[in-house]
Amino acid sequence: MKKARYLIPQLFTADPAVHYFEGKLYIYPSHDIESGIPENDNGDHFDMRDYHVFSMETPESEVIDHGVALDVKDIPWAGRQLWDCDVAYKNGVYYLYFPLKDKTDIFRIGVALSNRPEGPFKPMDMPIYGSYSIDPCLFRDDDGSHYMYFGGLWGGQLQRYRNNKAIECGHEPENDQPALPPRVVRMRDDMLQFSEEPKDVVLLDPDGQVLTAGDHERRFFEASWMHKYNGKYYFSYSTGNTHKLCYATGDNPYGPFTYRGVILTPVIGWTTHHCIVEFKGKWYLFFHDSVPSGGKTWLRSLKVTELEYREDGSIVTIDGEGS
Ligand code: FUB
Repeated sequence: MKKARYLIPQLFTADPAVHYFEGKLYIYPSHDIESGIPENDNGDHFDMRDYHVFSMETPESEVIDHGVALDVKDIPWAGRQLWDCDVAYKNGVYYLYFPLKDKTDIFRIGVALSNRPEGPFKPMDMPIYGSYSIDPCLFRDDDGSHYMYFGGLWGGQLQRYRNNKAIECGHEPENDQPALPPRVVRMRDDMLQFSEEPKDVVLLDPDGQVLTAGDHERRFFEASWMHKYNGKYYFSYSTGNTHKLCYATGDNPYGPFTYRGVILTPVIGWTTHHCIVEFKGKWYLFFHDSVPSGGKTWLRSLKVTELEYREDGSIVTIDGEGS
């Protein structure tokens, strides 16, 4: 695969999470819609109301739409905005984790269960206790433990929290202060709650200094993803307002992680958001851009392209606009 391939021309989809379940690749994206809400920094125009699940035999083959897997109207605690989700599997059950604003307009992370990878998923009555912000990414380590990475700035509300507590007035730190970190938490054995208080994911520059809030080219904004390659933990993320996908590596799931470089340069559209998946010995980057909608930042389309590593484990940068 040389040129990136658009996967789902019939629906606007974004924020991919892709997993190999039951011999197929399952795609769990956000489902973008035209809500008519004007674009703003709070992300109100991303007013998504359901998730579809898709599958394909290989990254090159036909994509099957399995239809609506979870609808906001079936979530008892729902306010609005179903954003980026992810799915984990354990002991015969598929767990779909989703961020959603509650009835007081605060983002929480919920979980819904199914015995099939394509759903339908049945939501729990309440969000995960102690959850906040957006973009849950579930990572299963080799010992079977599951970790959730999460967080997102601006509309994702991460700036409203310090030490897992809501603060009076949400703001980002001064430019020379440490950037707001994403969070990581080990899931309880039943996968329904956190097993501990979420911890900061510390991102360091190559000199061992914590990335600062003013370092918009490298600091975390949203879209956490974790994968393992040759025994190293690769934490990747979006820089948001500088529109890049970057990565940092470490030696365990909690970090710290040291910044290594850019995976994808800016695409057409404000956001991009990704996942990185191995399939039959090759690695793939799934992401989105807004080319098919003519640049409408809230109507995005999923793509996939191959990802390459160098001998030293660094990732070859992909050209976002040219991909
Ligand atoms: O899709 C809504 C939000 O846009 C996601 O949660 C962010 O990561 C960004 O892609």
